[in-house]
Amino acid sequence: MVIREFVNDHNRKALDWLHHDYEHLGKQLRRRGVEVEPLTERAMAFRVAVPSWGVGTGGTRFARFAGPGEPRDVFEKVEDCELVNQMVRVTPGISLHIPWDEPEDAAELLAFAKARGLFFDSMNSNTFQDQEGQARSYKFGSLTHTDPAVRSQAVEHNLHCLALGQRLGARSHTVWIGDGGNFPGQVHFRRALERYLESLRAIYAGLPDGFRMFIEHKLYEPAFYSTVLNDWGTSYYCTRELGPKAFSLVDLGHHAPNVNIEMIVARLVQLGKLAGFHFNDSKYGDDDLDAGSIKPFQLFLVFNELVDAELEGVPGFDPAYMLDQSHNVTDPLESLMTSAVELVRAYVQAHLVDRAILRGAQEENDPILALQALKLAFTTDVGPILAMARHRTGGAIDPVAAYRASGYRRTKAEERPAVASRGAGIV
Ligand code: RM4
Ligand code: MN
Ligand code: MN
Repeated sequence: MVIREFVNDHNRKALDWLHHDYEHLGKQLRRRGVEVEPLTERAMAFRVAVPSWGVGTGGTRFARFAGPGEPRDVFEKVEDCELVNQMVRVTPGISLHIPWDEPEDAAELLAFAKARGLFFDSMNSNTFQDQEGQARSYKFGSLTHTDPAVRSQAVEHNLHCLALGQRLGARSHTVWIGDGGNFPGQVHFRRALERYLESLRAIYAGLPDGFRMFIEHKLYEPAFYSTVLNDWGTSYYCTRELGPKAFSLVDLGHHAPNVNIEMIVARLVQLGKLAGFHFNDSKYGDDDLDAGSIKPFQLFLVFNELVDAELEGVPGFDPAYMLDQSHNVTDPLESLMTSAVELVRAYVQAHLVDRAILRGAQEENDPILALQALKLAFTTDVGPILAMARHRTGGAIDPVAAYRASGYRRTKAEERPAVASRGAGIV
């Protein structure tokens, strides 16, 4: 409530200019035969979930440099998620990571989130780390381990996530494993994939009603030579084997450099198996940088495929949008706000593509015209639309500036004295 009033107040200074810019953009777009209001409505309706593990500083395998006022438990993480949503108004959903976010009392956590207008979106299991008191180690794998006892321990953990997710009102379960090999010969490729499927079938069988299962492929890391679920093709095969409630999740950082991710997206849409996204950006590998910070045109092209499917009404098209980032040198909340804004930007820009012209250019084999149709949309500054959408929904015209002026971080630094370490460290 206090933040809301503060944001309104902060917006007041920028309001005149916003109306001016918005009107001007509206005129420009009208000349192109586009109405601004429906775009603003789309921007207001856009949603992306924030990762609970993204509100604290991440870390690399070398070090973690904690910032002031970091959340110390899942309740404080939810508080930070609330702040992000108060600024950008498109992030009421939260992805949880278990056991990092294991609550003592699920009902209490659910009520805490609900009271803040938030909900739990996807559950994420963690069998890429050993947890305290765990009977068997995941050093050589989890769901695909050669020892059936390790595999069943990993399956049990996933079933626990499902039960917890059900109590928390979540809608999907995301499985990412670190299983793979560091050396040639270490892992028998075919047998490991068979074991993966066997474990996944056991988890799939435990899906609560209405739950979808997302499996997330990744080219490498932590295994550096081979990964069991290494690419979208293998992922697609597995989701087909598992059944209609299994889908392939695309994390933008989980591919080889220069791979055409937008085409992978189109393939999964066409095959009816796109789960959704872990949005982030990268220069080299799974860098987990802020969405749109390195390759904004690629992000736009991904959304171009998504909007194309949305407008065409592709049957079963219902992707879940989530952020998955690790913040090392920024205030994590500023990174999450900025990323959410960048996603809405790409989404609105993709809605600006003149699809009749694009299609005509494709039919006529006119690559210059086709590229122009995309570039015209991508180079349009839709900032006033995004700001107006935030303003109308009670968010901040300039989220980072409002957040800095609010003193939220300072207050939290006083309320939350630093703790020595926490689970969600080096990922
Ligand atoms: C992995 C993958 C998973 C995430 C972990 C922390 O690289 O992206 O989605 O849960 O990192
Ligand atoms: Mn991910
Ligand atoms: Mn990742």
